[in-house]
Amino acid sequence: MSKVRVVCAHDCPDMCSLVAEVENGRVLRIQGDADEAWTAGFACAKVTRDTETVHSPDRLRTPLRRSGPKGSGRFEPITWDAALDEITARWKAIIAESGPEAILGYAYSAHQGHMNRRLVSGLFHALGTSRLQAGTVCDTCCETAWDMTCGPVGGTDPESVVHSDLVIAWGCDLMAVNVHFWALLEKVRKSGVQLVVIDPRRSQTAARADWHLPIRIGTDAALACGIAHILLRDGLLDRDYIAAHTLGFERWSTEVLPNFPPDRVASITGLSVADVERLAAMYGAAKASLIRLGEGMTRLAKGGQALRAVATLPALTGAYGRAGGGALLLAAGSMDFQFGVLNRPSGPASARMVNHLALGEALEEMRDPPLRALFIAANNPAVTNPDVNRLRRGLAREDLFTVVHDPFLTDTARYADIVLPATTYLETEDFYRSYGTYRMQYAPAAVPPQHEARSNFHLAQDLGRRMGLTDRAFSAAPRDLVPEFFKGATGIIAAVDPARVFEGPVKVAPPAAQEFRTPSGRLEIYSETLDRQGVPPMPTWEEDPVEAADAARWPLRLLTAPGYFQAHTAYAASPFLRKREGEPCAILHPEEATRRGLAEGDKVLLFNDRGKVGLVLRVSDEVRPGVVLVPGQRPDGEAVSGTVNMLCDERRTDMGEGACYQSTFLDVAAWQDAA
Ligand SMILES: Nc1nc2c(c(=O)[nH]1)N[C@H]1C(S)=C(S)[C@@H](COP(=O)(O)OP(=O)(O)OC[C@H]3O[C@@H](n4cnc5c(=O)[nH]c(N)nc54)[C@H](O)[C@@H]3O)O[C@H]1N2
Ligand SMILES: Nc1nc2c(c(=O)[nH]1)N[C@H]1C(S)=C(S)[C@@H](COP(=O)(O)OP(=O)(O)OC[C@H]3O[C@@H](n4cnc5c(=O)[nH]c(N)nc54)[C@H](O)[C@@H]3O)O[C@H]1N2
Ligand code: SF4
Ligand SMILES: [Mo]
Repeated sequence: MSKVRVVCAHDCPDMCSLVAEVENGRVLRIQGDADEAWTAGFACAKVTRDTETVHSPDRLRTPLRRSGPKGSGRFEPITWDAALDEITARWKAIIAESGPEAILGYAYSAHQGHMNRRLVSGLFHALGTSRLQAGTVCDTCCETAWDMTCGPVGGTDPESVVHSDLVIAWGCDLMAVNVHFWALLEKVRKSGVQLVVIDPRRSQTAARADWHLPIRIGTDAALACGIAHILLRDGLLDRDYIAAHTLGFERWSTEVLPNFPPDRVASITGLSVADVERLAAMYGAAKASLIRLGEGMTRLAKGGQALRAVATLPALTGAYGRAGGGALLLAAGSMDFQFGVLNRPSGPASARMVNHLALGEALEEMRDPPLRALFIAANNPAVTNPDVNRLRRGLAREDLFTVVHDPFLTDTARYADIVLPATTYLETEDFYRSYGTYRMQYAPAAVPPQHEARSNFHLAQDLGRRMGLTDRAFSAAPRDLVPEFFKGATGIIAAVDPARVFEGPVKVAPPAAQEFRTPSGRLEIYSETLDRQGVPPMPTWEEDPVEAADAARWPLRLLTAPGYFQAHTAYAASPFLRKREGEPCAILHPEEATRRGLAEGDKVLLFNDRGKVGLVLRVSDEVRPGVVLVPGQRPDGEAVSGTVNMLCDERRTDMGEGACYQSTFLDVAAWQDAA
């Protein structure tokens, strides 16, 4: 038996250092690396089961060619050479007839290693195809809102929480998505530091907090403006910090904050006036308060305003200037490696863009040229994108040539013309940089590729060479590219010797005081960039007219949240984890269930104008009346019928053109009424 030190490549802010125990080419056990301080010797419940995923009997063994109608899942095995010959012949013919923009590479984040994630995008960049505006299904709204406020820079180092005197998990279920921060926080709380959770539902994190504020979905901007109103009213501002490090406070305090007195904020947010007052007083009294910003509050029409308003608060008390104080959304902005060698090895300066969340629209409506070929990797959009019914109509187009690269025959792969077997991260080497901590590491593969699987990196090189690309990235060994990432890197990365990342995890620390990389070099309460885009330039809360109209027609609003034992569909191959997560369900408050004559365990129909989904009902006061919570996004086959994103549409958020999963209104009825 040997032990291999690897890194978890799942889409997760923790980026754990792991130890894989390997024997005869099989991974027997996966544990957190005890020698790495952040990972602290434990992997999450999901990843300890990756032994099941890597050796799953359901892994794709060979390339496949479609032998039945699209979506039917009927395929026949073919060789790699036959598959690659067919793909490159089709692409070359399409480029000759319609130009490269008739092709779209559509790859996302299931492998967080930068080699495996970025070279696939680099392949399509070099070919000059249509380009993916990636991540709009995930974090472009919150990231853009952060950038408009603080600039493209990372937030507070999570490991500095040891210096915090108050922690607010604002729309973030730490016990689901950030378990190593949670573990560190639990230690800090023993010394009396309070944890406040602001979340529409009583998540596991909220249930263990000192105080949970069950805010109404989509009203966070009003609460943050209300806190600012009280800090101003009660003289709890750090005037020196505001004068030195912010832009626009005077206008905000005269034009916006007067509209957010506590009684109005209470009626918008569904919280009591007393709670709003108490929260502001607590926040105003703390010196080094840390807000862990979640992304969930930004997956709705005015999500950008919510994030901007909340991210402004630490400037008002000066918390951004103190160790342990401030806010953390993402860390990656401060670790600005030069990944161009992978991302943009060559290719035209610009090309037609396709919004990740709107693949359905692009497949149905794009002209001059229409999309004729699609390559999907590390992404399962037939389950995870909004409006999957429309997307599936697009994927079913007979004239579309689709290739899907995945370790499993997913709901998306069923629509492919050619399916290619992918490795999992345990079969790949890669360079990792965390997005939720300030760490980096190079890691080898734990075991060789299973069956005939090829890694994203290997496949991109194969396709690149066959398409005649001569850039170095398409022939280099992955290790040899690492020094390129450091060339010209600035800030905290400049001091790191690239050789160190091959030896083990490397921690870098941002300066204790928050940097701002906005045009003004200050935290921009007033953003000229937003003003030019026609977006309210100062954080504010306004009712979204489309949401208001839908709310008048439908009695319930969708709340979506990460699963504890599933993350999107990435762990669907583990029977143990599927069982732990339970059957795909919808959760209603007891009053809403009783009103509809529904009981725990009933099969129920969720419906609106866009679709119908069958799930199992759970009845619980963890959510408020007026809300239906659907945890996770599960494949069709696991649910009574369909998948939750059949109910969501392709609307875009106010900033970053992101997905509005939670701007979804619907009703729930007994399953028998489905007909
Ligand atoms: N309703 C609702 N929908 C949501 C969200 C929500 O909150 N609510 N959240 C959104 C968010 S944040 C995100 S990020 C998206 C995620 O959406 P997806 O990116 O579609 O995520 P997964 O379902 O994990 O799909 C990843 C796929 O990659 C495959 N895979 C794993 N490793 C590799 C590899 O190394 N190579 C290749 N080629 N494939 C690999 C897995 O088998 C899986 O099929 O979903 C979004 N969808
Ligand atoms: N276990 C697990 N881990 C994961 C994932 C997963 O699906 N499962 N997904 C991974 C991915 S792709 C990502 S992007 C990250 C981040 O994943 P995110 O989806 O950003 O997760 P959270 O930050 O927990 O945000 C969701 C929380 O926000 C709450 N929320 C929803 N709407 C609102 C609102 O209007 N206001 C407020 N205040 N709160 C609201 C939800 O109830 C939920 O508790 O996690 C990663 N890690
Ligand atoms: S907590 Fe996140 S990074 Fe750590 S093992 Fe689990 S999924 Fe991977
Ligand atoms: Mo995500």
